[in-house]
Amino acid sequence: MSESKKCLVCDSNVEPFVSFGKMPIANGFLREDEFSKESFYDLAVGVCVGCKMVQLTELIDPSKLFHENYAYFSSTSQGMRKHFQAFALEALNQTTERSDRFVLEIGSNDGIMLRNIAEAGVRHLGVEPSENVAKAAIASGIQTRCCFFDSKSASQIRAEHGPADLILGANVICHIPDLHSLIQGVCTLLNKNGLFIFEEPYLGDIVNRTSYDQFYDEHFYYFSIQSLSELLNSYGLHIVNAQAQEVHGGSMRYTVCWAGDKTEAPALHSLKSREDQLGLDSLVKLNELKDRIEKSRDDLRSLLETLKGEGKRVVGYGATSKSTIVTNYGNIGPELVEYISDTTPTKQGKFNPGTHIPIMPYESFTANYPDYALLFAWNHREEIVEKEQHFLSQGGRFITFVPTVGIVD
Ligand code: DWN
Ligand code: SAH
Ligand code: ZN
Repeated sequence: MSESKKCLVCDSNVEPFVSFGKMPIANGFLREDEFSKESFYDLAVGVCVGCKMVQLTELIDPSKLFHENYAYFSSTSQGMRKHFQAFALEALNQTTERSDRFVLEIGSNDGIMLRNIAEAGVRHLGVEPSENVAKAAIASGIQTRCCFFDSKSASQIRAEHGPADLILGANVICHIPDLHSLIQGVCTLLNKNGLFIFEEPYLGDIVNRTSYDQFYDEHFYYFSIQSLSELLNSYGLHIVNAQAQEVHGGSMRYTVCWAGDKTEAPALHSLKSREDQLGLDSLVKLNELKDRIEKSRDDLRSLLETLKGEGKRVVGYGATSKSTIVTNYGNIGPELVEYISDTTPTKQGKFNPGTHIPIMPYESFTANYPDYALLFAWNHREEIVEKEQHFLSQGGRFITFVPTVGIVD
């Protein structure tokens, strides 16, 4: 394992526990004429010996990841639209009723969550640095500012809009390497009695499910309640609730407020004890995860090779960021997975980063079903299986690799 790096939170050493080698940009879907320009970085994950924050050992400049051609449009999943409607309305209900409430969302993407706040007639602002998705939100009437959220942009927003009663975020806080600047920004904006509610992939689920495909460039941090608590406390903020969510393969929703504003939910205590049992900051446990990751990679490759030997057709379902890691780490190219079907127009006609599997429109899948569909979007399994009853009735089968590799019954 490579030498340790410094923690971006507390400057102590980060001890790497798993290394994936050279990886391309997870959402860097590309055309054939761009293959020769593709860039790679060393993907390794470690735990800080000081503050226990699990994080990547190499930082990629966020402007290389989030820009005018960002590939992920949140609203492509029907299930996530429903999830964020419930999330937004539940969070709004928790804020104090006052006539001029202000809701801010960090990383609002195409407006999947904030549209529900806009529809409720509440003053709002999305902060979203990826211009193409920000434009999609603006086009549907959602107030959006195209910039990175940090302490500086937060001060400008405060000056223009006043304090926020509710600050929301989903799958974005873990994307922000400079957590100090982010939290300072939250402190600048959060009103007295205001709430900061965000949900992120949960380290406990990654460990329990061996979902190593959550490890990639955009996800700089892998949070636990305990690692976040310490950091937030140092700014006078307090986690008062944590609620497990099934979305994105296992997430945790954190409710944060100014210390002393609210009392802790009783569930927090047992969730924290569970983290101790799981050993989320223990190198011994994290090394065991590394062994399971290597087994998962080998099992998937050998299943795909067996199916190929039997003359079966396998295609990928969902060109996800996660599939970039699985295919590159497992050295899985078009010889094993014919193409990946995806409903996102901007990904179609391109190739997946690194191993260059073609991305095809969904219609290619329905026009000529393969024998097997490898569920790269396993986190949307319920929605996909429900939609693909015809594929299943024609004898098609899904392959998954989380929590273990196998053909879905
Ligand atoms: O954290 C992040 C999450 C929120 O979204 C980002 N860093 C990037 C992104 O991660 P991902 O690419 O792994 O997300 P998904 O939601 O697993 O991507 C699903 C992909 O599959 C999308 O491209 C849409 C596609 N899809 C499809 O073709 N048919 C999805 C569904 C549900 C479908 O039925
Ligand atoms: N919240 C959406 C989008 C998640 S993808 C959802 O859950 O589906 C991560 C998003 O965060 C991208 O749209 C990206 O452009 C945005 N992002 C990354 N860094 C950010 C920052 N510093 N401030 C605000 N948004 C950021
Ligand atoms: Zn640290």
